[in-house]
Amino acid sequence: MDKNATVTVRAEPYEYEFVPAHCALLIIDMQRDFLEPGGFGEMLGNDVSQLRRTIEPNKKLLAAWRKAGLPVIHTREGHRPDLTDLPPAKKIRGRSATCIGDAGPMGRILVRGEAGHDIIPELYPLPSEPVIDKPGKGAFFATDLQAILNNRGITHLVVTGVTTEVCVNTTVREANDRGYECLVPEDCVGSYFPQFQEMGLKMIKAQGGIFGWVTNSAQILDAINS
Ligand code: TIU
Repeated sequence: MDKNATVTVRAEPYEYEFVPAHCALLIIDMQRDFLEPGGFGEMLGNDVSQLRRTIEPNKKLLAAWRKAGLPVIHTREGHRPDLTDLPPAKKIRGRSATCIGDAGPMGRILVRGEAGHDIIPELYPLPSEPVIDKPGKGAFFATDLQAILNNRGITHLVVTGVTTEVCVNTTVREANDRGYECLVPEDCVGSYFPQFQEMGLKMIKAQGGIFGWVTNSAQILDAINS
């Protein structure tokens, strides 16, 4: 594959074009506490199988990106161990008996350095792949993601991960307002709620691609392998 030649992917609302050298795979929050049985997500009563179905397609896409030598960036949602970057509103939201910073099934919940906060082994970052630790839902808020994208000349983002309507949608909206062209493969993003999965994707591609494009991983693999 010529990294500087335009690639076209079949997508909705219409085809998505990108130059591979300028397109990063941005994998959002594939963390153990959101995805693993026995983690924080499941402890809250969520069905983690809705998220786990994204692991295999993400593995394939990540392998293809790595093989092609294209940029990969990972994110994790979480906070400093002293919780100084945790807004009090976020801490108390939900009135749950167990909240961010408390002891959970895999260490302190959403605290950096704890086992549950880390990325699942199936998609573990290589040392050369930046990991963005973000305190919010969007990957641009209070992080150096935009500086990294600018420094690497990245203009296009393939955004995957969890959850579709929360951190993926927030990141796509933040990226869109900053001028990035986002493509979301539907099999590589997941929600605990099937109706939010469907609507979260529709919201991205509606109105002529108001926030970006939607496709599936097979279409992207086809495009970069052809
Ligand atoms: N990464 C991410 O989406 N964080 C969340 O808290 N998601 C929920 O859906 N709760």
